[in-house]
Amino acid sequence: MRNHRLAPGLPRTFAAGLALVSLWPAGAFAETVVKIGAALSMTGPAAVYGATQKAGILAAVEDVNRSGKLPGIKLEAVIEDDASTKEQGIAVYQRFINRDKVSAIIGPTLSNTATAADPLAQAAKVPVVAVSNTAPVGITDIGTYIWRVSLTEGQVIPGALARLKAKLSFKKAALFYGNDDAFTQAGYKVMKGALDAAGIPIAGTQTFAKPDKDYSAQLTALKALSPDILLVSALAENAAGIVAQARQLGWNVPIMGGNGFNSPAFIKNAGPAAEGVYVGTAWNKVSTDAANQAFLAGMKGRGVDPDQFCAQAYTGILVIAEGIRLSGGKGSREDVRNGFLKLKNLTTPLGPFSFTKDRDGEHPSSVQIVRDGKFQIVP
Ligand code: 1QQ
Repeated sequence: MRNHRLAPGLPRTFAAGLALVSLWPAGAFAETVVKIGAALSMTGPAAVYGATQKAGILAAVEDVNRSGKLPGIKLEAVIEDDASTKEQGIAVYQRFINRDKVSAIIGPTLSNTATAADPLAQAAKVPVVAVSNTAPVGITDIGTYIWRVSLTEGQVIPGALARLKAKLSFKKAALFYGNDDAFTQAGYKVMKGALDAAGIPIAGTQTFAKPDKDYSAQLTALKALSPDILLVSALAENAAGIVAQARQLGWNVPIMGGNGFNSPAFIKNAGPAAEGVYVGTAWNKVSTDAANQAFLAGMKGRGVDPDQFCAQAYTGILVIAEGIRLSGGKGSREDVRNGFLKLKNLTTPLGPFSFTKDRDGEHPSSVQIVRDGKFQIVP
C-alpha cells in the first residue's frame, strides 16, 4: 500500500504533507548559525569579572534570538576560559579562529591578555569586541578589526576625579598601582595625567604585583606623606586587600579606585573597609532608560545580580547583532565589521552607544560610592 510506504500508521493527507516538506529544498527553512567566541576569565585573578560577563553574554544571545531582529540568523555563543593569562588567551583565540570559525570574538577579559591575543584576530580579519579592556593604548590601535564597548580609563577617570575634587577639594594625592599588568599600569598613567592636568601635586607613588598579599610597607610609606586622596589602580582581589589594610592601619583617607574596583567581589572581600570608596563606572545601574530597566528585569528573571561587567558583555552581543543587521548580510566576519562602520546611537543598557572613529566606545559614564555594602551612583 502506497500509504504505508510513505509513513506507516499516519493518515494519508498528513503523510503526504510530510513527503512534501521533505521534498522542499534543503535549508529553505534553516537558520544560519552565527558563532560568536567569548574568551572570558573563568579562572585566575580576573575570574570575578568573567563570571558576570558570561551571564550577560548568554542572556543577550537569548534575547537577540528571541527578538526576531535577525531573521534567518541564530546567534550562538562559544565561551572559553582565557585563565586571565596571555598564553591561554592566544590558545582560545586560535581555536575560535580556526576550529569554530567564529564570526566575531568578545573579550578577552583583561587588557593584559588582549595585547597578546588580539593581534591574531587582526591578522585573521576576525572582528573583536572588547567589553572590559580599559587600557587606553594597545587595544583598538592593534588594528581595524579591534573594536571596543568598554570605556577606557582615559574616558572615565579624569571626569570622576574632577567631580570628586569639587566635592572633597583635595590638595595633594598619592598613587598606588600594580606594575605587572597592562591595565593597572595604564590606569596609573591615566590617574597621574589627570592629577597633573588638574594641578594636584602627587605626594608619592608606590607599586605592588598581582601575587602580593601584604601592602603594609607601601601603605605606611604613603600614609606618612599625608595626602588628601589615594588613587589605586588594581584588579579586584588586590584592591580589596589594599583597601582593607589601609583602614587597618587607621588610614581614613578618601580612596578612588580604577575599573578593577567595579566588581561586587571587591566589596565582598574588602568588607566594611570598602565603605566610602569611590570608583568611576561605565554603567549607571539606576538609569531609568527603558533599555536598562529591561536589562535589569531580564537578569533578575534569570536569578543574576548584574554588575558593570555583565551590562558591558550584554551590550557587546547587542552591538554585534546590530552590526550584522546593518550590514544586511548573513553574519560573516566582514558583515560584522561592515555593520560596525555604520553603527550609531544603539539603544543599550549603557545608554545610547556609538563607536568613535578609532573604534572605541562612546556613551555616558558615572561615579559610584560604596554605601551599605553596595555601589551607589553619586547623584
Ligand atoms: C582591563 C580591565 C580590568 C579591570 C577588567 C577586566 O579593565 O584589564 O582592562
